[in-house]
Amino acid sequence: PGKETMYTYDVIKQSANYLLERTEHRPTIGVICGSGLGGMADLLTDRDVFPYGDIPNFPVSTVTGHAGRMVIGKLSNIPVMCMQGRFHAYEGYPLWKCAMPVRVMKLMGVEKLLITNAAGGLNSSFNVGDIMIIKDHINFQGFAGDSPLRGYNDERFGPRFPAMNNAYDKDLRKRAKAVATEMKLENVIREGTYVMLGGPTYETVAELKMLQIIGVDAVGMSTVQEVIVARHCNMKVFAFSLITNKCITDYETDDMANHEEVIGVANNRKSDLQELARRIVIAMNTD
Ligand code: 6GU
Repeated sequence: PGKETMYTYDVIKQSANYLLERTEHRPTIGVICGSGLGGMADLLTDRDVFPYGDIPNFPVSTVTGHAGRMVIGKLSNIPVMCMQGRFHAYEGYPLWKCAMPVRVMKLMGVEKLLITNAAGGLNSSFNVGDIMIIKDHINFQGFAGDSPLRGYNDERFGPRFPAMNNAYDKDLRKRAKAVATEMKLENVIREGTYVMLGGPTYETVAELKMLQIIGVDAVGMSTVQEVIVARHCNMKVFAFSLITNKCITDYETDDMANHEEVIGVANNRKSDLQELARRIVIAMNTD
Protein backbone atom coordinates (compact mmCIF):
# COMPACT_ATOMS: atom_id res chain seq x y z
CA PRO A 1 0.00 0.00 0.00
CA GLY A 2 1.04 3.63 -0.43
CA LYS A 3 2.91 3.11 -3.68
CA GLU A 4 0.14 4.64 -5.76
CA THR A 5 0.23 7.89 -3.79
CA MET A 6 3.84 8.93 -4.27
CA TYR A 7 6.55 9.64 -6.78
CA THR A 8 8.50 6.50 -7.62
CA TYR A 9 12.29 6.50 -7.76
CA ASP A 10 12.08 6.45 -11.56
CA VAL A 11 9.84 9.51 -11.67
CA ILE A 12 12.25 11.46 -9.44
CA LYS A 13 15.15 10.22 -11.57
CA GLN A 14 13.43 11.56 -14.68
CA SER A 15 13.18 15.06 -13.15
CA ALA A 16 16.82 14.88 -12.03
CA ASN A 17 17.99 13.75 -15.46
CA TYR A 18 16.05 16.55 -17.16
CA LEU A 19 18.04 19.09 -15.15
CA LEU A 20 21.37 17.25 -15.42
CA GLU A 21 21.03 17.20 -19.19
CA ARG A 22 20.42 20.97 -19.30
CA THR A 23 23.06 22.31 -16.94
CA GLU A 24 26.77 21.77 -16.68
CA HIS A 25 26.77 22.57 -12.96
CA ARG A 26 27.06 19.64 -10.55
CA PRO A 27 26.00 21.14 -7.21
CA THR A 28 26.50 19.31 -3.91
CA ILE A 29 24.74 22.11 -2.02
CA GLY A 30 21.02 22.80 -2.33
CA VAL A 31 19.16 25.87 -1.11
CA ILE A 32 15.44 26.32 -0.46
CA CYS A 33 14.45 30.00 -0.26
CA GLY A 34 11.57 31.07 1.95
CA SER A 35 8.94 33.82 1.51
CA GLY A 36 10.58 37.02 0.36
CA LEU A 37 14.05 35.43 0.65
CA GLY A 38 14.17 34.28 -2.94
CA GLY A 39 16.47 37.17 -3.86
CA MET A 40 19.31 34.89 -2.86
CA ALA A 41 18.97 33.00 -6.13
CA ASP A 42 19.61 36.29 -7.95
CA LEU A 43 23.16 36.28 -6.58
CA LEU A 44 24.09 33.18 -8.56
CA THR A 45 26.35 33.57 -11.58
CA ASP A 46 26.41 31.41 -14.76
CA ARG A 47 22.76 30.70 -14.05
CA ASP A 48 20.60 28.06 -15.62
CA VAL A 49 16.98 28.81 -14.75
CA PHE A 50 14.16 26.25 -14.87
CA PRO A 51 10.57 27.31 -14.18
CA TYR A 52 8.91 24.51 -12.20
CA GLY A 53 6.34 24.12 -14.95
CA ASP A 54 9.10 23.06 -17.37
CA ILE A 55 10.58 20.34 -15.15
CA PRO A 56 8.87 16.99 -15.70
CA ASN A 57 6.75 15.81 -12.76
CA PHE A 58 7.27 19.02 -10.75
CA PRO A 59 4.40 20.60 -8.84
CA VAL A 60 3.83 24.31 -9.58
CA SER A 61 3.92 26.89 -6.75
CA THR A 62 1.06 29.30 -6.36
CA VAL A 63 1.89 31.81 -3.58
CA THR A 64 2.73 35.46 -4.16
CA GLY A 65 6.24 36.21 -2.92
CA HIS A 66 7.47 32.90 -4.36
CA ALA A 67 8.83 32.84 -7.90
CA GLY A 68 8.55 29.14 -8.68
CA ARG A 69 11.75 28.15 -10.38
CA MET A 70 14.95 26.19 -9.91
CA VAL A 71 18.09 28.29 -10.33
CA ILE A 72 21.35 26.40 -10.80
CA GLY A 73 24.59 28.34 -10.84
CA LYS A 74 27.54 29.47 -8.79
CA LEU A 75 27.60 31.33 -5.51
CA SER A 76 31.12 32.62 -4.82
CA ASN A 77 32.32 30.04 -7.32
CA ILE A 78 30.57 27.16 -5.51
CA PRO A 79 28.00 25.27 -7.57
CA VAL A 80 24.58 25.40 -5.90
CA MET A 81 21.00 24.69 -6.87
CA CYS A 82 18.43 26.99 -5.46
CA MET A 83 14.67 26.60 -5.18
CA GLN A 84 13.19 30.04 -5.66
CA GLY A 85 9.80 29.27 -4.18
CA ARG A 86 8.69 26.11 -2.42
CA PHE A 87 5.57 24.00 -2.04
CA HIS A 88 3.32 24.24 1.00
CA ALA A 89 0.67 21.93 2.41
CA TYR A 90 -1.84 24.79 2.46
CA GLU A 91 -1.66 25.07 -1.33
CA GLY A 92 -3.29 21.67 -1.41
CA TYR A 93 -0.28 19.42 -1.87
CA PRO A 94 0.32 16.35 0.23
CA LEU A 95 3.54 16.55 2.25
CA TRP A 96 5.40 14.06 0.02
CA LYS A 97 4.65 16.27 -2.98
CA CYS A 98 5.84 19.41 -1.15
CA ALA A 99 9.16 17.73 -0.38
CA MET A 100 9.66 16.04 -3.74
CA PRO A 101 12.29 18.53 -5.01
CA VAL A 102 14.59 17.46 -2.14
CA ARG A 103 14.75 13.98 -3.66
CA VAL A 104 15.40 15.46 -7.08
CA MET A 105 18.33 17.34 -5.54
CA LYS A 106 19.56 14.13 -3.93
CA LEU A 107 19.57 12.25 -7.23
CA MET A 108 21.45 15.15 -8.81
CA GLY A 109 24.23 14.79 -6.23
CA VAL A 110 23.26 17.28 -3.53
CA GLU A 111 24.61 16.31 -0.11
CA LYS A 112 23.88 19.41 1.98
CA LEU A 113 20.77 21.49 2.20
CA LEU A 114 20.36 25.11 3.35
CA ILE A 115 16.73 25.93 4.11
CA THR A 116 15.25 29.32 4.93
CA ASN A 117 11.78 30.41 5.93
CA ALA A 118 9.79 33.28 7.37
CA ALA A 119 8.32 32.55 10.79
CA GLY A 120 6.41 34.12 13.63
CA GLY A 121 8.43 34.67 16.80
CA LEU A 122 6.82 32.96 19.78
CA ASN A 123 9.77 33.22 22.16
CA SER A 124 9.04 36.54 23.88
CA SER A 125 12.71 37.59 23.75
CA PHE A 126 12.68 37.51 19.93
CA ASN A 127 12.37 40.70 17.90
CA VAL A 128 11.09 41.27 14.39
CA GLY A 129 14.06 40.93 12.06
CA ASP A 130 15.87 38.36 14.21
CA ILE A 131 17.35 35.33 12.52
CA MET A 132 16.74 32.03 14.31
CA ILE A 133 19.02 29.12 13.55
CA ILE A 134 16.78 26.06 13.77
CA LYS A 135 18.12 23.70 16.40
CA ASP A 136 15.19 21.30 16.36
CA HIS A 137 11.62 21.01 15.19
CA ILE A 138 8.29 19.69 16.38
CA ASN A 139 6.59 17.79 13.58
CA PHE A 140 3.02 18.59 14.45
CA GLN A 141 1.57 16.85 11.40
CA GLY A 142 3.45 13.76 12.52
CA PHE A 143 1.48 13.73 15.77
CA ALA A 144 -1.67 13.54 13.68
CA GLY A 145 -0.36 10.66 11.57
CA ASP A 146 0.84 12.51 8.50
CA SER A 147 4.41 12.49 7.18
CA PRO A 148 6.10 13.05 3.82
CA LEU A 149 7.45 9.50 4.31
CA ARG A 150 4.03 7.93 4.84
CA GLY A 151 3.46 5.06 2.45
CA TYR A 152 5.79 2.75 0.56
CA ASN A 153 9.46 3.13 1.53
CA ASP A 154 12.01 2.87 -1.26
CA GLU A 155 15.27 1.87 0.43
CA ARG A 156 17.24 3.57 -2.36
CA PHE A 157 16.25 6.84 -0.68
CA GLY A 158 16.59 5.72 2.92
CA PRO A 159 15.42 3.49 5.78
CA ARG A 160 11.83 2.84 6.82
CA PHE A 161 12.37 4.36 10.28
CA PRO A 162 14.86 7.23 10.05
CA ALA A 163 16.20 8.89 13.21
CA MET A 164 15.45 12.60 13.67
CA ASN A 165 17.78 13.54 16.50
CA ASN A 166 20.61 15.71 15.19
CA ALA A 167 18.47 16.54 12.16
CA TYR A 168 19.93 20.05 12.18
CA ASP A 169 23.66 19.48 11.87
CA LYS A 170 25.51 20.57 15.00
CA ASP A 171 28.71 21.52 13.23
CA LEU A 172 26.92 23.61 10.59
CA ARG A 173 25.02 25.43 13.34
CA LYS A 174 28.27 26.21 15.08
CA ARG A 175 29.84 27.49 11.87
CA ALA A 176 26.77 29.61 11.11
CA LYS A 177 27.04 31.26 14.52
CA ALA A 178 30.67 32.08 13.84
CA VAL A 179 29.72 33.54 10.44
CA ALA A 180 26.96 35.63 12.05
CA THR A 181 29.42 36.97 14.62
CA GLU A 182 31.87 37.84 11.83
CA MET A 183 29.06 39.85 10.24
CA LYS A 184 28.33 41.57 13.56
CA LEU A 185 24.89 39.99 13.63
CA GLU A 186 25.34 38.54 17.13
CA ASN A 187 22.49 40.72 18.42
CA VAL A 188 19.98 39.34 15.92
CA ILE A 189 21.10 35.73 15.66
CA ARG A 190 19.11 33.26 17.82
CA GLU A 191 18.70 29.54 18.02
CA GLY A 192 15.54 27.63 18.77
CA THR A 193 12.79 25.15 18.03
CA TYR A 194 10.55 25.54 14.99
CA VAL A 195 7.09 24.14 14.57
CA MET A 196 5.28 23.70 11.27
CA LEU A 197 1.51 23.97 11.20
CA GLY A 198 -0.59 23.35 8.12
CA GLY A 199 -1.87 26.91 7.75
CA PRO A 200 -3.07 28.89 5.85
CA THR A 201 -4.56 30.47 8.96
CA TYR A 202 -2.26 32.12 11.43
CA GLU A 203 -2.68 30.80 14.95
CA THR A 204 -5.29 31.63 17.54
CA VAL A 205 -4.16 32.94 20.91
CA ALA A 206 -5.05 29.60 22.53
CA GLU A 207 -3.00 27.68 19.96
CA LEU A 208 0.00 29.92 20.50
CA LYS A 209 -0.25 29.54 24.28
CA MET A 210 -0.19 25.78 23.81
CA LEU A 211 2.82 25.96 21.49
CA GLN A 212 4.64 28.09 24.06
CA ILE A 213 4.06 25.45 26.71
CA ILE A 214 5.53 22.70 24.54
CA GLY A 215 8.72 24.68 23.92
CA VAL A 216 8.27 26.27 20.51
CA ASP A 217 10.29 29.40 19.67
CA ALA A 218 9.08 30.07 16.12
CA VAL A 219 5.99 29.11 14.13
CA GLY A 220 5.72 28.61 10.40
CA MET A 221 4.08 26.69 7.57
CA SER A 222 7.01 24.99 5.85
CA THR A 223 10.43 23.38 6.16
CA VAL A 224 9.70 20.34 8.33
CA GLN A 225 8.65 18.05 5.47
CA GLU A 226 11.78 19.08 3.55
CA VAL A 227 14.02 18.35 6.53
CA ILE A 228 12.42 14.94 7.08
CA VAL A 229 12.89 13.92 3.46
CA ALA A 230 16.45 15.29 3.39
CA ARG A 231 17.45 13.44 6.56
CA HIS A 232 15.80 10.27 5.29
CA CYS A 233 18.21 10.30 2.33
CA ASN A 234 21.12 11.28 4.57
CA MET A 235 21.63 14.90 3.53
CA LYS A 236 23.16 17.32 6.01
CA VAL A 237 20.67 20.02 6.91
CA PHE A 238 21.06 23.60 8.05
CA ALA A 239 18.03 25.89 8.41
CA PHE A 240 17.20 29.34 9.67
CA SER A 241 14.02 31.35 10.16
CA LEU A 242 13.66 35.06 9.65
CA ILE A 243 11.35 36.30 12.41
CA THR A 244 8.92 38.48 10.48
CA ASN A 245 6.42 39.18 13.24
CA LYS A 246 5.82 38.56 16.91
CA CYS A 247 3.14 36.00 17.68
CA ILE A 248 0.25 37.56 19.54
CA THR A 249 -0.37 35.59 22.72
CA ASP A 250 -2.82 37.83 24.53
CA TYR A 251 -6.44 38.81 23.96
CA GLU A 252 -5.85 42.54 24.50
CA THR A 253 -3.80 43.14 21.35
CA ASP A 254 -5.71 44.13 18.22
CA ASP A 255 -2.77 43.71 15.78
CA MET A 256 -3.05 40.79 13.41
CA ALA A 257 -0.45 38.65 11.64
CA ASN A 258 -0.55 39.23 7.88
CA HIS A 259 1.34 38.17 4.77
CA GLU A 260 2.21 41.74 3.69
CA GLU A 261 4.07 42.32 6.95
CA VAL A 262 5.90 39.02 6.52
CA ILE A 263 7.05 39.94 2.99
CA GLY A 264 7.87 43.52 4.03
CA VAL A 265 10.18 42.46 6.86
CA ALA A 266 11.85 39.88 4.61
CA ASN A 267 12.56 42.62 2.04
CA ASN A 268 14.08 44.89 4.70
CA ARG A 269 16.44 42.15 5.84
CA LYS A 270 17.26 41.03 2.31
CA SER A 271 20.90 42.10 2.05
CA ASP A 272 21.96 40.76 5.47
CA LEU A 273 20.18 37.47 4.83
CA GLN A 274 21.74 37.06 1.41
CA GLU A 275 25.21 37.77 2.72
CA LEU A 276 24.68 35.43 5.66
CA ALA A 277 23.47 32.68 3.34
CA ARG A 278 26.42 33.24 1.00
CA ARG A 279 28.90 32.87 3.84
CA ILE A 280 27.08 29.83 5.22
CA VAL A 281 27.30 28.19 1.79
CA ILE A 282 31.05 28.82 1.82
CA ALA A 283 31.23 27.27 5.31
CA MET A 284 29.12 24.32 4.13
CA ASN A 285 31.46 23.76 1.21
CA THR A 286 34.56 23.32 3.36
CA ASP A 287 34.90 20.22 5.52
CL1 6GU B 1 2.67 34.09 13.22
N1 6GU B 1 2.51 31.80 12.03
C1 6GU B 1 2.77 30.94 11.07
N2 6GU B 1 2.19 29.73 11.14
N3 6GU B 1 3.56 31.21 10.04
C2 6GU B 1 4.12 32.41 9.98
C3 6GU B 1 3.90 33.37 10.96
C4 6GU B 1 3.05 33.01 12.00
N4 6GU B 1 4.60 34.47 10.62
C5 6GU B 1 5.24 34.20 9.49
N5 6GU B 1 4.96 32.96 9.10
